[in-house]
Amino acid sequence: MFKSKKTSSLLPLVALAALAVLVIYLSNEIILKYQMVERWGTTWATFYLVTVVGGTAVAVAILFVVLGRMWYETWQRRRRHERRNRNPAELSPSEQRQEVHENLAEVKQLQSDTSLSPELRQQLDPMVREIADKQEFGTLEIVAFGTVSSGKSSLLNTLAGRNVFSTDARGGTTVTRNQIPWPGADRVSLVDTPGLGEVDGEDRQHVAAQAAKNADIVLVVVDGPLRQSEFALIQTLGDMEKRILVCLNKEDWYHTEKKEQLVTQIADQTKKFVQTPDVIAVRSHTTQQTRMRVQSDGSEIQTVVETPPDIEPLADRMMELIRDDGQRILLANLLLQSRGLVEEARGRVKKSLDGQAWQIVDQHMWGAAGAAALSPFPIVDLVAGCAVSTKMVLDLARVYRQSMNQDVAVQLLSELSKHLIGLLGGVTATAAVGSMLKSIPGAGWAVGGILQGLAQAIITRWIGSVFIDYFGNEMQEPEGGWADLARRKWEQMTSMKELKRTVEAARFHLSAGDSGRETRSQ
Ligand SMILES: Nc1nc2c(ncn2[C@@H]2O[C@H](COP(=O)(O)OP(=O)(O)OP(=O)(O)O)[C@@H](O)[C@H]2O)c(=O)[nH]1
Ligand SMILES: [Mg+2]
Repeated sequence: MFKSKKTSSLLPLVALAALAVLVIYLSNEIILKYQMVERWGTTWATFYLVTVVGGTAVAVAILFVVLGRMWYETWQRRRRHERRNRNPAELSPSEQRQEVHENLAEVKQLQSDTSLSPELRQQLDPMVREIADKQEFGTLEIVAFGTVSSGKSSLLNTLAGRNVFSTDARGGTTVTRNQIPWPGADRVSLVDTPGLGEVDGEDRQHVAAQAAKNADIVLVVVDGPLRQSEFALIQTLGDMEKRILVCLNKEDWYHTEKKEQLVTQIADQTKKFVQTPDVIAVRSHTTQQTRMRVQSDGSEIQTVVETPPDIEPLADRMMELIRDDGQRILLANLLLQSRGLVEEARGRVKKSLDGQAWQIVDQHMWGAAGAAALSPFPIVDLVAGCAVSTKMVLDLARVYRQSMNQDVAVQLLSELSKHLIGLLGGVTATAAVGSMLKSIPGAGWAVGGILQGLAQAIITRWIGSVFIDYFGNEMQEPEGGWADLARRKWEQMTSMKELKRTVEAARFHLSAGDSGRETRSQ
């Protein structure tokens, strides 16, 4: 069992075979009827033939359309899946554009799904708009990242040719993400971000990764040898497939030889993620340097020389990159962003659906528990054929919009029951769960029928958790197979923490039931 995928691929063959059998059996019948109708006259005979042949043609056409559509959808899904697992660089521009279009369409479809909460649908709005805008206007975002006070804002100011972003010798000047158009090129924005501190490294890497999502080109601004946190940042951005330029800022701090040595060292350390010409030394601020000057009389005096900023090598490299690769980078990033959006949207929808699904499981587990507790006979087969579980599975399928009928649900449940027996090593489930429950403090009150009820509740919850996983994963065969999923979920459901939780919930349900009865009897 649990072969729904294989079954569905066999479906067209089965349908064709059924049609062939039908034609063979019906042909005799058709001929006999034709002979009968022929006696009424040629008009009737012709009418009969046209109806039969036309009807058959329509039936066959419908069958082929349905089969064709099924086959096309499966093929499309497989292609989409394969494409999503490939890096943008492995896809042609038209394939990338097609995927962006499909990803946006998928999220828009989720947005128009009225069975999802309005809040959830609204949450997706700004994300979709951002990508759609980027697609429409094609603005390339160049984002500066780096340690606090490395000179990100100064560098962007110099690139922009005016003081737009505030700078200060004290760290932490920039606190939000700010953006301006870059006069150096058409449809390019410069984005400033808050500096990353050495402390809370991991947390800040995460913040940076979030902020970097929309970046097309990243300027990692450093002011000396790479710190561990800066290397980790470059690694995170590299893993996100960002195009990175490393700017060794405050080059005035170093002598020419030392500066070149530093650039080579950084290029060497980051070569996995950054191209060697993309490590560039810059000076983003006017600096004052003291120089000794020899006068005409041979005496020396100290003078202060102002050195203007120098970002030319960086600006040239940026222009070159935008000119030669801008469109490709933009499209690749649009694709990555749209993939991120689909994942995010799916994650949020799944979370909401999981919530609804667990409510269904909760309702059914106590229904099943009540039925088991009140039953005068021991429940021999705890799973297969259990009406409550079947209904629960069908309700769960509906929540995840998966098609499932009663027969398949019962088959799946009976298969699951075999796993249960396997897990319990042939012991009846009630006895096994009962002995487990006895080890929980506070479960001593659970005797007789109540114990049976609790066992049924745990098993129903286990079934629910297996199916939540199955439906949540679009009815795909689980990784590691069904037996593994069943075992994992069983271990989860029968962990001491879960069992305690279930006993507590049972107590609550019992006392709620009692007080309900008392209130009614008053
Ligand atoms: N010597 C020297 N100082 C620089 C250079 N670039 C920036 N500075 C100084 O470095 C300090 C920090 O500059 P900011 O541009 O505010 O640095 P930031 O990275 O934006 O800082 P936060 O926003 O606080 O993270 C300021 O005092 C700048 O004047 C440079 O090339 N050489
Ligand atoms: Mg700043």
